[in-house]
Order: sequence, then C-alpha cells, then structure tokens
Amino acid sequence: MRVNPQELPEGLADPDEGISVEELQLAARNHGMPLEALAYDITPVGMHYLLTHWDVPETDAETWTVGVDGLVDRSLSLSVDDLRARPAVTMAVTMECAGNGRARLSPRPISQPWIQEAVGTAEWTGTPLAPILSEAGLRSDAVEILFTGADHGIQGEVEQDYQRSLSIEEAMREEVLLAYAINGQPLPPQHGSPVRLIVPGWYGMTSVKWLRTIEAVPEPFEGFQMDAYRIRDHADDPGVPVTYLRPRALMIPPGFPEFLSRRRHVDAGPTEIRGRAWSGAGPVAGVEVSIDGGASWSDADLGPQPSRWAWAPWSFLWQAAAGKYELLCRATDRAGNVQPVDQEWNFHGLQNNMTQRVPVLVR
Ligand SMILES: Nc1nc2c(c(=O)[nH]1)N[C@H]1C(S)=C(S)[C@@H](COP(=O)(O)O)O[C@H]1N2
Ligand SMILES: [Mo]
Repeated sequence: MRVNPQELPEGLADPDEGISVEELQLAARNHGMPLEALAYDITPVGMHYLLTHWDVPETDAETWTVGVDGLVDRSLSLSVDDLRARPAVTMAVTMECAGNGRARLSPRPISQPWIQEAVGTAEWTGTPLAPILSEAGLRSDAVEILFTGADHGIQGEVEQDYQRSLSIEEAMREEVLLAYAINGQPLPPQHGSPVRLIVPGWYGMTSVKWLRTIEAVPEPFEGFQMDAYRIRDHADDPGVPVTYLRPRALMIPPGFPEFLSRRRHVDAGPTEIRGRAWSGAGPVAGVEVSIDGGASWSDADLGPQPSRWAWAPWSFLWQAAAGKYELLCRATDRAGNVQPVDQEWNFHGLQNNMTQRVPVLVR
C-alpha cells in the first residue's frame, strides 16, 4: 500500500514496486545529463538536465515583461530589452535538482525518478537582481521576495502557479541573476525563455523559470513549492527547508557500456577516471576514489572550478588489472561536509548525495 494515496499522490512506492508508467512519463519529459557529458566544463545546452513540473509555457520574448511590485516604493515593469540594456554578468553555475538520487532510495518516494544525473553546468548571462530591487526601493515591512513563473498546474491537489520565495538577504546576494541567455544563446523554451531566476549554490527549484513577477511580501511565503522542498521523515513532520547544494562527485563511467544494463567494460592497463565535483556550501576541498567498493579510498587530483559556483574537474589514474570492480567517488567541501556512502532516507527523497557506484569488468 502506498502511503496516503489520496492526499499524497507522490507518496512512497511499495518495497518491491518497480518504476510506474506515470514515473516513466515524467522521466521521459525531464531528462538527465548523460554522465559522459561530465567531460565538459560547460554542459552543452541539450545535455543539461531538465525539470519542468507541468507544461513548458509558450512565451513571447518581444512582449514579455517582468513585474517588480508588492512592498516597493516604485513598481517596475521590465522588458527583455530593458534587462539586456542593464549591466550584464556571465557566470558558470552548476545546477542540480533537489530530487537527484531519489530513485535509489528504499522505499522510493514516487516522483521524478532521478538516479544521479539531474545536474548540469551552464554559462548563464543576465543582470543582477539586487540593483533592480534597490531601484524599486524595498519597503521596511518587506520580509521576502516572491518569484512567480508563467507555468500553471496542479500538484498535491493544489492548483497553482510555480512560485518560490527567498529571504531578502538571499535575494540581494550579488550573484543572483535574472538570466536571459544560456551558453551564449537566448534561453530556449525548456530552460525558461525568455527570463529566469538563477540562484547560484542552491538546489534547482529556487531558480524560477519563465519569470513573470518579483514581489516584495510582508510574510514568509508558505506556498506549495516551499512546503514540497523540506527534509521530513514522514508526511506530518514539519521538516527543514532544502537550500544549498550538498557536496557531490560524479565520474564518467570508464570504458564502454553494454546497451541495456549499461555495465562497463574496460581493457586492463592504466585507465584515467575523470569526473566533476561540486558543493553549494563551500568550494570542493577534495575528491576520493575507491576501486574496491568503498573499502579503501585514494585522493583524486582536483582541477580549478570555472567559477565559485561551478563544479571542479578531477581525475584519478587507475592501474586496472583483470577482474570485477565497483568504483566509487566522493567529495568533501571546505565547510567540512563529506558525501555519505550510504544515503539517509527522507520522505520526499530530497538533497540525496550518496556516492555513485559504477560496477566495472576489466578484461
Ligand atoms: N517556473 C518553473 N520554474 C522552475 C521549475 C518549474 O517547474 N517551473 N522547476 C524547478 C526545478 S525543480 C528545477 S530542478 C529547475 C530545473 O531547471 P532546468 O530545467 O533549466 O534544468 O528549475 C526550477 N524552476
Ligand atoms: Mo528540481
């Protein structure tokens, strides 16, 4: 029996329940980044992961405006040209879905069934939000900034626009952008055309796509998409909000795969294991690799991050001898967070950062 099938369509799967057609339907719309794309500093646009809760709205960049209102001295209405005329910043940012890793939890929370590939690093171009909020003049009774997207749907039986808020302090961080370009091109429909919010360091749900309004509000916003992103043990647990990215390292699975199982085959000899690692709380301090299923660990070489908010490349030289292996990699950040080998479970399957495991056959 699923937990609360009426109240929580996204409850828990039975212990032996396979991925349903409904989950497959979500997975086919919201694709992950193929792990071989870890080869690129900047993920090519079509290989960046995608997560859209409802439909991709049809938008018109010519007539689009972003409204700034609520508890401000002067309401603003900014066209895409107005945003482009303002100071531009281009920044590499690693984005990851808070549900990444969900499908490997047991019992499995029913939702978009990510395994570990809901990540990508894009070069976003936009204009900083803070000067716009200053120009509008935040009133002293404003406590949060509420961001509303143009998409609309039902989730948890609540009909809603996609809405997320940030504290004023977070919204005023200099790296928070209103982005209109990705990797040097105008945003494509699926990534939020024509304007989206980019909040570096946070899980992806905060970076509202198809941004319509920015509203200064007098109370902390408690809408569905705030409640849905909390780490809780059970449905009634108030839980704690999901915010910054936990540390994670991923590797490009070495060798070549078998079609269906994707099991890896490697020729014996020196094999370079490469990957990327990131963390929102602090830059990555180190990456370790295990070739014996986690029994022992060795340090990988860590390269420079393309920006403070983007993943770092790492590599490790493996002298592969014939046999069966399980390769693992894990990251540590400068705030002292270490990636766990086994995942702690939570009700919505959020903020998972358990280590990747790659079975390899060396011949
Ligand atoms: N308007 C709107 N913004 C949204 C979403 C959405 O469904 N609607 N999904 C969020 C989630 S959960 C994630 S992980 C990121 C994904 O961004 P991407 O599809 O550009 O990779 O967008 C966020 N912004
Ligand atoms: Mo997400």
